[in-house]
Amino acid sequence: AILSLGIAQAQSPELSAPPAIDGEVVGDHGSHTIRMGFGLSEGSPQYLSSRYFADILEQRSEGRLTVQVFPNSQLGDDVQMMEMLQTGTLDMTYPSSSAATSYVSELAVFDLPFLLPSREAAIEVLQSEAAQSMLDAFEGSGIKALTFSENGYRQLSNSARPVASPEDVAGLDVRGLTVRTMENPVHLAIWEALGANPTPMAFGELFSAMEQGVVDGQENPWSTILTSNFQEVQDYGSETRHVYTPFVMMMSERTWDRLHPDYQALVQEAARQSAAYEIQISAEYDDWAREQLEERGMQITRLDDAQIAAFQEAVQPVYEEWAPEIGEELIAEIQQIAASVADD
Ligand code: TK8
Repeated sequence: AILSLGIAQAQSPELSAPPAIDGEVVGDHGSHTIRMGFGLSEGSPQYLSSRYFADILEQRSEGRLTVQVFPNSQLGDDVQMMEMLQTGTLDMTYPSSSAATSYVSELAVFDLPFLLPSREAAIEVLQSEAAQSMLDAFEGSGIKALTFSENGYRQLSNSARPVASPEDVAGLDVRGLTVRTMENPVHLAIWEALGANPTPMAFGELFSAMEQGVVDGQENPWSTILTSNFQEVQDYGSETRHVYTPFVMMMSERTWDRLHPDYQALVQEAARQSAAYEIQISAEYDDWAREQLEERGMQITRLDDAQIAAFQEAVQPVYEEWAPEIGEELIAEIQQIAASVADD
């Protein structure tokens, strides 16, 4: 079955429909309305899978659990919404792991450049025990981390020039690109190493910052670039795949503690099911988004192995600086899980 959703109806990706909702209906333990906010827009895989999460809860609680979804950073940015979870003023949010490293420092492993060579490897890592311990490590922070899903491989876009090398980022005769980064020190280090002027900023402020020329560029998966209409203010894209970013679906511990154990189990199961669906449509969406961006006039530079290697070499200092902080053992463990997939 095919579900057609997205921006303009005539130009929508063909995405797999969500799996049928099955499993027992849980008993009546009262009614709850759960408010969930996040940064991406209505067309995004994150939004579509959150709707699926809402449907599972609603159906399996016979309407006693309802989820209200607030996309587009309308309730705040990733950092602010996590703070709202801690104080109990918001029930759920769905940030990039990079925004949550101040809660669980191990999450910064995902910010290391060129760590996960393939989606298959990345997904294996997200499903590993190492990843589960990162979710568990939120305990006591006021945040209950439910599951990882996929934001995806990040690609550079900018309004100044085609980029095929670190030299194009740094600009030998011209100034280096001003690149918006997430509010995360490893990302800052990556773009410093590449010779850019990195500017950390909340995602919700990014479109107007690019429109007004405050920054030349940014980096996000093709699907995010398209669903946020960045192609309107960014003429150039480069398939750098420099970082694979997960999302973390999370709930306020205050909300979690108010839910009956049967409801908690249902929330946890629905989170996992919607994450599996998100991971599936994220890949479908991302491939389609790159084509769409080209059709809409973005000039996309594909990089060959030698060109990627040049970027990899340029960001080596990031490993030297950050590996001791993040933990050599953890990095080795994640690399090993990734390599086990590559060897299959
Ligand atoms: C959306 C963010 C976004 C992330 C970023 O809230 O900030 O660039 O990639 O997806 O989580």
